Amino acid sequence: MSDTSTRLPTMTWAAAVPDRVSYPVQLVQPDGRRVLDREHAALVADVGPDKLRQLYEDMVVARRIDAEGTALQRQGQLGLWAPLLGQEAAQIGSAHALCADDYVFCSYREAGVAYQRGVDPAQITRLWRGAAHSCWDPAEINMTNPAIVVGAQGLHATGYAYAAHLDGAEIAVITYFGDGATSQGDIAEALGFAASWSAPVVFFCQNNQWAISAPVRVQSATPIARRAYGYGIPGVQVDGNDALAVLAVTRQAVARARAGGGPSFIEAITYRMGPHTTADDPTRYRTAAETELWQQRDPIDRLRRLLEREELWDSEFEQRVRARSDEVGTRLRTATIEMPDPDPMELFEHVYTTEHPLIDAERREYAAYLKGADL
Ligand SMILES: Cc1ncc(C[n+]2csc(CCOP(=O)(O)OP(=O)(O)O)c2C)c(N)n1
Ligand SMILES: [Mg+2]
Repeated sequence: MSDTSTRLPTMTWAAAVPDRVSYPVQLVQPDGRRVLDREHAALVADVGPDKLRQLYEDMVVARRIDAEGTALQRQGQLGLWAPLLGQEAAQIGSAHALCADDYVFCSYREAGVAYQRGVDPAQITRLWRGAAHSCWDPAEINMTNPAIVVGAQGLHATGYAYAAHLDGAEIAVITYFGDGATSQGDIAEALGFAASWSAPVVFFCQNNQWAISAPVRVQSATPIARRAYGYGIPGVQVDGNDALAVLAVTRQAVARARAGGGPSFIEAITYRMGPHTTADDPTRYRTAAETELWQQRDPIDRLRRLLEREELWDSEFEQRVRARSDEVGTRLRTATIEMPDPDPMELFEHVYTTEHPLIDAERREYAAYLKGADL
């Protein structure tokens, strides 16, 4: 195997030593061997064979959801899809650290997190097909819908977390965003407010190296996690393709939030192996060599190697994973193709919780237009 190192200059949780340069937290190497890191291994000491297998299964299912989403868009069944390929460990590892009462504020790429939160796979494509304003009911899985406005969800998460803090609720709030989003004012404002008011929010940055065609080096002159310290927030870099390490640092951050310790920042170093969305062609701005390098760090292969090394892999388990993946994939695909077209007048529902004269006027106008179109 050629260069499989993910060791970039960075820092671990080191609130007292903000200039310390260390390495991203890693518990499993790309070849499946464990890393000796007692501090972080202790955070996942309870993760035995069953839980390791569950992590693997969930990552494979997340990848299948993504494959179906991309294929359905190519087949004309969806307007758009934002692939998560390559980011399965970042999403599944972190989501495994959450409780049902915690709340997730996501971007547009977190279908894997939604699966882990228990969403019905039949709902995942609703918005992307243009069949509804949202995919799922946020209250059912304590997770917001895909947010297209880059970084906005950081503010929503911080507000929700602050309110929970005032209510004395012992929950953690987590917000997912990308490396590019760290250049948005919304994320900067959220970090400042969360730190000053001790909001129990975990800022989870999936640094997938790209913001459409802009490389991460133009977003930040320092490792992104380091910027959290300027706000008074402890930050950590983690190997985002190592599900176990991601689980460990996210557990630490959510525990801090629940215990009243305030916000934390996690930079998960990962890679977007596919296009930004199905409307993007990454071959126009990045090299095949770069993509191949990250393929060697594939998060699913890594966990499989660990399971094999530790003799936890057998054909029965492989079949179980395939069956679950087929079940979820088929449900998503069938539900998408059979999804009824919405009544166009539904466009005006749920814009405001109460009646609004402007919406009423637009509704009347559109109804008249549709009537005319029928003639
Ligand atoms: C406020 C805002 N500005 C610009 C865009 C267009 N846009 C959509 S995604 C994106 C890049 C975001 O990159 P990053 O935060 O790294 O997340 P990733 O897509 O890599 O997951 C941009 C510029 C937008 N949706 N919202
Ligand atoms: Mg990005």
